[in-house]
Amino acid sequence: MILHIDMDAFYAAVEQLDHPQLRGKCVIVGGTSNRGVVATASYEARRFGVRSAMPIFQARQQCPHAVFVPPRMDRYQEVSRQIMVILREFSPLVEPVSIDEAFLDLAGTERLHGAPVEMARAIKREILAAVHLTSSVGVAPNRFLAKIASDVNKPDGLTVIAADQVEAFIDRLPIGKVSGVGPKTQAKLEAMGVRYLGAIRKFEAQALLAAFGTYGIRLQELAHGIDPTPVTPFVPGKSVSSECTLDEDTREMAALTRCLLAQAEEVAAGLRKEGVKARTVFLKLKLADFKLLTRRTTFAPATQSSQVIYHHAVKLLEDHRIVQKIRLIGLGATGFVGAETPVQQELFGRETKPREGWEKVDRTLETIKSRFGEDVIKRGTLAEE
Ligand code: TTP
Ligand code: MG
Repeated sequence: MILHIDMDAFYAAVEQLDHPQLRGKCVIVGGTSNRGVVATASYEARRFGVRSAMPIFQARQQCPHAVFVPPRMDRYQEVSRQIMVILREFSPLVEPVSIDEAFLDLAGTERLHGAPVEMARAIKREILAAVHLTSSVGVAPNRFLAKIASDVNKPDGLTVIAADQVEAFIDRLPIGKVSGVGPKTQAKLEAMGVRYLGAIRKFEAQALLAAFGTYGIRLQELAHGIDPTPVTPFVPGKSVSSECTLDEDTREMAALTRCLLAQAEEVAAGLRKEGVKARTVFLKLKLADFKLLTRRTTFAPATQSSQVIYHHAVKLLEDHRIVQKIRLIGLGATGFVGAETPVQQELFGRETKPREGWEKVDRTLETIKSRFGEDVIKRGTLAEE
């Protein structure tokens, strides 16, 4: 079974939590100028028709007595990280999909946490106890149904679709609720007589393929309750990187590694900001003739340490065997896992690896820089000669 969790009116709920005078009121989070749009609105404000992405001026017309608050992203990120930590106590397979939303694969967790519905209740309870916010949870045999289920009884909802209820659920699922069905596709499907997902089952694969391309095949699978998309604890496609064009083209190792060290610090800071560790480091080189090269390496355990990132980057650079001069050098990290993912210790520790203790140095440097300015402190190797 797959579990999907989505926090209720997330930004607005955090504002109501931190500012008790806002509780029970219409709260709209978004640009405070009239030109912005609504990020989200408390459920009180939704009763007046206010929705995410609505222009602020319109929200003001519909709900003139609402309190408008500017977003505080750092705070929402902080709460989000706390929530993800709790989720990882329930399953090692947690895939955060947005700041307030995640999938969990419950396979193999039953003996520890009981039946899925018990687990869903426990998750909601633990989150409420830890961050004082309500969430909505959906549990279903696959990912796409779990996501729809979490939305069914919002806010503070809990919906379980058991395997033997899937077909009936799909028969009553309005086609517009299926992810990927936009207004155009919906109109086309309705013209074919499809108002509910279940109706797709009566079409041949060939007809769906002709009408919608490969998405037609996906629709047919969904209509049969099949969604092979796995829950992957990585954040796909994301990376943090830093690059710089060198003052003059060079193949001096010292100049290049100095760049890499500064970049490794930036990349590590980016990882800390995202609350993730990386399993892959990549090096990007633009040569004097503008040819672009990238090299990557994947390792375990995942890291957030500038020292470890630097070590891998230098190794990639050395392996490259520079012949031509280099114009631009870039360093990045990808293959993210949550920063709190437990680390499998090596049975026979190898002393050759740079130690993770540098993460503490990174954090200390960052604190000093944020308080006194970027230039007040740097590593000896980066100091101007
Ligand atoms: P959602 O989960 O879509 O919305 P929500 O949590 O506010 O409300 P609910 O889930 O109860 O329906 O998005 C999570 C946060 O992402 C939301 O609090 C604010 C932000 N967001 C935007 O900034 N712009 C948007 O258009 C949307 C949809 C969300
Ligand atoms: Mg939400």
